[in-house]
Amino acid sequence: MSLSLQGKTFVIMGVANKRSIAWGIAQSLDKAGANIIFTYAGERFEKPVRDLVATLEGKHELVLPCDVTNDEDVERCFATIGETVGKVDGLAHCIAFAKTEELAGNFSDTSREGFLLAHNISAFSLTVVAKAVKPLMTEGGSIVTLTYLGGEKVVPNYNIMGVAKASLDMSVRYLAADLGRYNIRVNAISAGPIRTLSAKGVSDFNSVLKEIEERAPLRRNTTPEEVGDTALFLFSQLSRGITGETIHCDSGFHIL
Ligand code: NDP
Ligand code: N5H
Repeated sequence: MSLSLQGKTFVIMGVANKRSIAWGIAQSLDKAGANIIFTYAGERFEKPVRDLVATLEGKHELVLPCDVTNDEDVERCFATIGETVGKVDGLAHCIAFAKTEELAGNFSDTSREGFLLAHNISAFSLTVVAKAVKPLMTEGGSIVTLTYLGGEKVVPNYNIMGVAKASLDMSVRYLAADLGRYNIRVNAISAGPIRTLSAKGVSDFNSVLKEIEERAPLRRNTTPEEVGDTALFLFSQLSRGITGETIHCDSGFHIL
């Protein structure tokens, strides 16, 4: 089950390890024959990301640092991409962060600093990278980000991340309206809960997964591979008429 993206180049931001949703996307794009450029934030992730990339079928040589809170980093990263490959066809933004202490307890206790940090990394960064990649999308392009139901409905403990995802979701629509004239599409995938490094430390994650298994229309949890294939669709010409959209890849849980 694969589409061909041979000859196309994609930037994937946010692989931390083999459980990352970004890695699910990387595997789908790799199978489709795409050329992939990877970016990571923390230095400590460089080696693990390089080791993982070496396991893919294709030879993907560019693995670059890019902390989305640092304008110089973003500029340097996309300048290197421009100089090396020239044209980019798609970008996967798989980045979010909030302080652990704000992902439990009372929402009304959210700090100003925690609010701004979550919004800076999890929402504003999409606009930052869209602006940086736009000049490289000379033949149009597709930008995909990852969101979660907690930005549409109140989900226990998601707290400040829910508000940041609502901002991200609206950023998708404004960016889609802005960049459509350049044939650049901007969409989000709302993924069901997946046990990744980010989800580590979330108390009760097992019961969240169990509820999906029991109640979601498809009666099973979402896998990174399913999200990867949804991204593959959004990166392919099959989705050429779709922009400003949020596709739920969550076993149908959002309809309940
Ligand atoms: P991971 O922990 O694997 O990925 C999170 C990524 O965010 C890491 O690669 C991390 O980079 C990156 N990141 C954090 N801060 C920065 C920064 N300043 N600059 C650049 N990158 C940064 O978790 P997931 O795969 O779960 O998360 C990916 C996306 O999916 C997030 O947007 C998340 O909200 C979303 N999502 C996740 C769901 C789930 O259940 N897991 C459900 C729905 C949506 P580094 O490791 O290099 O620090
Ligand atoms: C309702 C829930 C469960 C409670 C909330 C979880 C929110 C998770 C999202 C954020 C992005 C997690 C986060 O920032 C963790 C950090 O505080 C600590 N972790 C790290 O620093 C690691 C090392 C790095 C790699 O992580 C990041 N992010 O950089 C939501 C769940 C059911 C679904 C879910 C887990 C959604 C989501 O958005 O990820």
